[in-house]
Amino acid sequence: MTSIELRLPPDYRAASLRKDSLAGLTAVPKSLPPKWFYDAQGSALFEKITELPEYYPTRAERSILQAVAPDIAARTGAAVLAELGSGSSDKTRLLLSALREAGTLRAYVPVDVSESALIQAGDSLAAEYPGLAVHAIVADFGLDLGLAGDGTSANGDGTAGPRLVAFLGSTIGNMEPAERASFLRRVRAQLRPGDTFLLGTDLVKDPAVLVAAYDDDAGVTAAFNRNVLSVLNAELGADFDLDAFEHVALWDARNEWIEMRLRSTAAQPVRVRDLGLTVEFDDGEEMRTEISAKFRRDGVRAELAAAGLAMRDWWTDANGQFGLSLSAP
Ligand code: AVJ
Repeated sequence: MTSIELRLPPDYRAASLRKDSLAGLTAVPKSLPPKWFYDAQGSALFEKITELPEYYPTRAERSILQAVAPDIAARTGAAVLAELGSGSSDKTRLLLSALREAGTLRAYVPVDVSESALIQAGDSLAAEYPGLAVHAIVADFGLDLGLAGDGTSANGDGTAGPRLVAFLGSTIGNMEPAERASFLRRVRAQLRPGDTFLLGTDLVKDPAVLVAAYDDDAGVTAAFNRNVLSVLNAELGADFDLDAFEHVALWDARNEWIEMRLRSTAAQPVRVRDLGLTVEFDDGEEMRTEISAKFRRDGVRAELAAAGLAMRDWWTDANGQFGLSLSAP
């Protein structure tokens, strides 16, 4: 019952990595987008991050879903769960199980840039949920949500069941406000009457707690951060010396986001063979590799409203660390 639909051109990964790297490494200040953290090694490091004592967001979001997945199933009556940036589809099981219990579930539509992650997750979910149609879509939700004409609009009898679109993990925090606004408008444009949108957002809290979550004692986040340099070395023939860059995590109070950077510990040239480019780093120069915005309920409500989505429900975990909202057109 698993199908896979490719919505990306065959050389999309290589071409967009080249484009992003050229733009980011020649900009002032330098930056690289966080999507390039996630090769096999980076995805494994992210999985380790989610188990660190300091990194609370994954546990907090899971505890909310454990508590409210049955409510979400009852309120949405969803026949289709579409998940943007599904990755390993871990927390998805809580939603799928609740929708199956409610008797409405027909299909799961994971959307991710990684075809291998989709195949792995899709196969195991199809086995765990007999009768579930898994229609995986390889797309970059930064460009195309991949949901238009996803083959699930008609359920065989001409009826279209309600669709729940989920974007979990506070991945939206990787976007700046203007990008978030256009992303949410694109989500809104894919929703029909009766469809709903489930959004996970990490919340503003004590900066010491936030910084610790992005600068753990075991150094896993530091390794995850430096891994973007390994990706450029492996895929663009660059010669970054990973030992010559330090992990930096700071709280930007004005923008209310965590920023991760890599700080060059020496003046050094870096050659990027496939770009025909040599980039000079100054001693102490910092390159931004990620923002992870933190939210407040009223801000989430306002951003959703600006995109034409009305917040219907808002849940947090017992410690008030993470928020989950359900909205609808
Ligand atoms: C997967 C983007 C939500 O911002 O917290 C974890 C990635 N970066 N530690 C986040 C991340 C450093 C994570 N997101």
